[in-house]
Amino acid sequence: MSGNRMKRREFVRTSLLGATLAPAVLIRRKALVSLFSSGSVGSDPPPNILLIYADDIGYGDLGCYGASGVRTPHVDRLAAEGIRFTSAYATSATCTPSRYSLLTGRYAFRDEKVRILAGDAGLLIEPGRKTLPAVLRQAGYMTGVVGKWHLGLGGGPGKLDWNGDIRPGPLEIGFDYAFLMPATGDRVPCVYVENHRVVNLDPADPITVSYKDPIPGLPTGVSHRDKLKMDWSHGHNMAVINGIGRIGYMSGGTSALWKDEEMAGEFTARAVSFIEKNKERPFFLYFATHDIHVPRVPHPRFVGKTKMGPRGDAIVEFDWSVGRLLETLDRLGLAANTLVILTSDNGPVLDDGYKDGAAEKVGDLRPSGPLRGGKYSAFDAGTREPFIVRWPDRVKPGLSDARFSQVDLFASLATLAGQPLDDEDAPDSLEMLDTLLGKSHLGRDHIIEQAGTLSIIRGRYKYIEPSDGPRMNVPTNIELGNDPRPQLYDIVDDIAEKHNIAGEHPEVVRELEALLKKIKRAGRTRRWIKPG
Ligand SMILES: [Ca+2]
Repeated sequence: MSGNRMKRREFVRTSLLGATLAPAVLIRRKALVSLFSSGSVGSDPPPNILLIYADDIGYGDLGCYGASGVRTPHVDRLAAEGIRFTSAYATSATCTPSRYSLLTGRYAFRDEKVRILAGDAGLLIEPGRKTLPAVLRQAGYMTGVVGKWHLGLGGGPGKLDWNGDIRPGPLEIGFDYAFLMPATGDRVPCVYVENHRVVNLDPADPITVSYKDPIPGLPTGVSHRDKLKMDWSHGHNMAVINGIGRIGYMSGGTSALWKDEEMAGEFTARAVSFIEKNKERPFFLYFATHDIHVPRVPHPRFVGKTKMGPRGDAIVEFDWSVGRLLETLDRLGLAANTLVILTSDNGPVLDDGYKDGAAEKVGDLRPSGPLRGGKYSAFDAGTREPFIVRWPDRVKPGLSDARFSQVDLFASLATLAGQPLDDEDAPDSLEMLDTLLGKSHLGRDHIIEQAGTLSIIRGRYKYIEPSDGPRMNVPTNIELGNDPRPQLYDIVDDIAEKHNIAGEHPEVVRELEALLKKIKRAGRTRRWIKPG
């Protein structure tokens, strides 16, 4: 073992011990002393943290989780060298709420505003709210976000001038560097934003974005449907950019428009460059891929790699991105002391608005694995996700069935970095570092899942709150899990949530209903409930 490695271990031990025993101020000082006392951050670094956040990848979509018809050797390698979790959850069955919880340690259901955002929505995370990158930055980390944002930018709808300084955004809430797709691949504006500016924008061709009215004189997915390179199946028929219909209207910014085919390559290159630039210091990189969200338009070199059409090929492209990042860590000698976490924001969907053959060509692949439902659903496939943790210096490879929620990454990584949280910070995030690193197989006390309605899992039981919402999302053909009656499942013996046993266990229903009410009313989880 190298001297450096020993030092890193000591750093972590010191931080962990300190976080438990000493007052906040002392800890901060201790963490900074650990980082800076040797005169060079590079000579005594805590682990780098690389968080790979996939979009819409389901529990069964990756080779190491049993996928068939698509090979994911790089992700599988990560799993073989790390811990593969079988019971880890996003907080929500859709993008924006899961990402909000990940970065704030707070359940999205606590704030009405936290829902799938339009592409011109204002920044959802209020400057001043403690975020995961802010906490890590405080510990001396260089923090970066590359990829999909979808947490809003600027002051609100209609208030942001895309041609000027774009703020507030990630740089105002804790990131040192940002290279973003502002919202989603299927929403305008279809441009990249680097730090405060749209990339490659010609001032003579300014951008206009509208989520209300069409922009006169421009083609739409309806007026030019026969000329689209990928037809839409529902929605996605407003602006036409790169031959593809989108949600929302935009004009101008021609030189800045992205090419969907090049997006994974662009994001991956930026991520590699961030790692290279920060190899001498601890970094936190939040790498949020567009793959495998719609529109699925992988680079031509991935087209036809599966028999599943664009959805399968996008999984291959995602795996390629992961491989490039792992290769970069290897090349720079950073792999041993980099904590890599790979997961996804919500469950799988086949037809999510474009006729890309995903449903017709799925073959033997079961994107939800053994679980019921998918994206948007209260059933487990909505939120139960692939979740892999690798840190060669500290984590023994293996399998963990411990329940873990993405909302707990905040408090767990804060502890790892020696940064204790104030009571009001990350109110729903529990410190589960030992579980995350495989030292404990003790899972979270309970898991909350948000779809149209809320669910809570504790022990072997899962309770879904009664809801008058539709049972099916017809366009995507996904069971939403809504039912006007309470639902209770034994998700240990009935992982597919087939048998509602609420009538047989009214006492369990009452107990879980009461716990869920308590969590809602309390406005927080930490302080009144112990982890584990
Ligand atoms: Ca998503």
